[in-house]
Amino acid sequence: MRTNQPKTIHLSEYRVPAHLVDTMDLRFELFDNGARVHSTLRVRRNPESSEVSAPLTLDGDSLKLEHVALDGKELAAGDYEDTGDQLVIAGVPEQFELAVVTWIEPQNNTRLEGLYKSSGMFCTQCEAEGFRCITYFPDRPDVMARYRTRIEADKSSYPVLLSNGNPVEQGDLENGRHFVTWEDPFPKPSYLFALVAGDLVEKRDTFTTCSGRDIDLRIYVEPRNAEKCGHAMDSLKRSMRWDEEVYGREYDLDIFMIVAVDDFNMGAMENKGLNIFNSSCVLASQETATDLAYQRIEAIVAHEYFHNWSGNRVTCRDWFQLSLKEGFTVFRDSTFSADMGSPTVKRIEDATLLRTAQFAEDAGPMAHPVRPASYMEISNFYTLTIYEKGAEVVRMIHTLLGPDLFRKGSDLYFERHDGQAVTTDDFVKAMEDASGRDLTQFRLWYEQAGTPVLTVSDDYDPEQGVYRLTIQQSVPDTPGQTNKKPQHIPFALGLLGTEGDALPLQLDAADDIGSAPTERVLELTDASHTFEFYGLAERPVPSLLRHFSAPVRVEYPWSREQLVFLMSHDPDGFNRWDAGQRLAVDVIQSIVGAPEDAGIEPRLVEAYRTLLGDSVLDQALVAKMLQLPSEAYLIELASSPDVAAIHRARDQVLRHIATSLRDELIACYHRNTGAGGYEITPESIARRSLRNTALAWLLMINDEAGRDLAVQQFQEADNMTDRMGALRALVNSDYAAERSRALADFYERFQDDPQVVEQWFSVQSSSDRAGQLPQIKALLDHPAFDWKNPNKIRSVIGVFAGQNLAAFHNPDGSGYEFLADQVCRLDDSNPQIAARLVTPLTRWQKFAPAYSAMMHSALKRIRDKAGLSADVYEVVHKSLEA
Ligand code: B3K
Ligand code: ZN
Repeated sequence: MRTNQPKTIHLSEYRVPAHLVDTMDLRFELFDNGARVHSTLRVRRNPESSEVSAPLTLDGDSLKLEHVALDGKELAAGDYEDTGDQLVIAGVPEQFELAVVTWIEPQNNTRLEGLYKSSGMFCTQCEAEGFRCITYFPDRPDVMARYRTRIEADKSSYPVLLSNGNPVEQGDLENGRHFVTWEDPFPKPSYLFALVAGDLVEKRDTFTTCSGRDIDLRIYVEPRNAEKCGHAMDSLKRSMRWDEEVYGREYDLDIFMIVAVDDFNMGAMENKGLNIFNSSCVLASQETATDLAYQRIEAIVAHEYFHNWSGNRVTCRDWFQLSLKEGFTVFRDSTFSADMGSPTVKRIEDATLLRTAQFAEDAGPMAHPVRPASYMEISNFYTLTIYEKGAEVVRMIHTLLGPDLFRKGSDLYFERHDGQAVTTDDFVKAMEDASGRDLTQFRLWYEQAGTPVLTVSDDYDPEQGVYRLTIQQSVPDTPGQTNKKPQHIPFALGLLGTEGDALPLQLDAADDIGSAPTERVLELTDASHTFEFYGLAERPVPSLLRHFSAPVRVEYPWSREQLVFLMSHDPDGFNRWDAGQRLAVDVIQSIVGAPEDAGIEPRLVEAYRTLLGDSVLDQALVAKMLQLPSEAYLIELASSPDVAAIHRARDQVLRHIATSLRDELIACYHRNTGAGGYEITPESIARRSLRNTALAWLLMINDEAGRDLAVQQFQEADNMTDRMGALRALVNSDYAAERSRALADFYERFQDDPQVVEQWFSVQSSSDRAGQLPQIKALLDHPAFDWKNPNKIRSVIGVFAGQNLAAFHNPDGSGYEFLADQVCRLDDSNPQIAARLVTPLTRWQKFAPAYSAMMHSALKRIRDKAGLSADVYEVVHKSLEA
């Protein structure tokens, strides 16, 4: 068992750094058996620090110190203290130069933090605290230095040598080696440092900025991927233009580079001028990437690019402020994606992620505010709350201020804080100063964890023509936080008349009804508000929380009839979809645990029939509306869920709809097949989605015509969305022979493409047919599985535990034991990935007792593993203690 409990870091203990570093001169000697890192820091005492005689304290992790000199004088062992994770030098002058040499072993770095090797190339990942695995440094974001980096390596194995900024010098060295020196003129925190050395090809393009500067754009990939960069490059140019147009932000260096790396702990990293990407978030071709992958690539390229301003030019003071850059940047990339495609569909996707996964996090043992007050291991706080809820918080400011004042606020923020490391409070202050609005109460969104619950009730007075809406809010307790205060919530709504007409919202009896708007954003600030709407001749149907205007739960006693009505009449596309989801949830919930032949609401079937035949409504929205709520969402909504029963109920509804609408599904399939070549446009993406949904449903009821269509589509598809759609449908059907044939054929065809093999793993591990535990174990033994590659680990183990819920929650507990085994195994090699994988087990308290006892014991087994990493320790202990 671990004896050392990791230290808890508190926001309240923040102190400005005692020393600042103005320049950082680096020289890397890269070899196959390790790397020597020479660094020279120009250090001075921070005039703002009260710790006048503080020693110089540098962070370091897994470093071999070879040499340290102060102002040219070599220090002896007694002149400094090496505490294991810090190098401490007492009695330093006001200003000085420190030279340090360390030896590291990137080839043995399986944590993928700091400098490591992936497919033969050297690459880095420094956020949040990886730079300390490269050399000694005050590895905190409020120490910003100007970097100059010289890289030396064998020229034939590593012809490409990259770092941040602009290349300033290059040349040949002895023994077939060469060097390149890079200079980054912008001071930056160490977490934005990057280095890449490898045998890569470059795809080049240019972008002319709004002020007429030509920027050299380059994407570096392994030679075999040379033809898969086009979409990322186009996405990059669109992002650069969009940031100029929407935020007035121009790119600042002469060169912008993206490198694709196979082994990467997350999606991508925004290092200054040198973004490093997980290959799966850059590479795409029609044959190998699904529509979803195309959209993901566009969003991530944009996200990392947008960080150049929201994150790099203006960065975080400390890691408690992580949402300053992440929440804001997710908001920016989400608006960008909305502008590039269908805004309603993008909103549905964002809300789905939030309601399914972030709400679950907010209700679990790791719940934390958007600006946390403490952490043990910062890597555990790259969460849905920091990113997605953080983005919703920024979106609410946008809603409250309106687009023009919001833009004024963001201009002020960038201007005021350019080159600084700041806090979420500085962001809100800029918004306040630019708009004149008081956001004091709004700041609670950053401080209070938990998802607010809005309970809505209404009554109608026919005599007066007045409709009264009462909205009560409460924020649930979360670990360490109780008795929370009401928050400032923008609540968008509309009212519908019997004919589906949008009624005027007249809040004052004296106003002219003719000029009243049909949608309003009400501002909730108290625990309870009652709003009165005048001049209504009939009882309206309320359309609540339009566009999901706040990340909250809404409870209102909708009748099924009202939901069916909203599904076809609400002018807000988001709420049409939402009404459909609520109806489906209600129908599924009502048969959980009921006998097989329980009747299923005919109005749901009719609503789906209408949707399948609707060619007027935006087809992208129709495609979304046809998706039943996921199992994960149904589980999130339930208290004490019985997973197997929920799984059965959802399946039963799905099969009933598919059986009743069999002919409509076939017609929908054909209507959406054939016309036009392959394009990445919202229209053709919607067509593929509709036809693949139809196929999936037909195979769920073992329809023979559906099976033939799937086999044919699988063989003839000219793109991955259709090939994968057919494969997925077959994998989830009872046609065992077709399933095995298709899986074997797919692997045979794509075995040399790691990104496609990942999809091949996922389609199996997410399926309750092909992904039962013995099959999952077989996938781990498959030659293409690689314990060092996070994508493979996620596509088998992560997908199994996160998406194949009935199999993971097998009542015999085998899924939990399996996950615990894998977490223990990975804890030694890659603790960040191990800590992520634990997540499903941390929710043990939510489940019905039989499940929860076994989840608890699996967690305890992880807790008791010898030498547990700080990453896993924090997650497991907090879940057990909650
Ligand atoms: N900032 C990085 C995430 C780093 C995660 C470190 N554990 C990618 C992003 O959010 O853009
Ligand atoms: Zn980010």
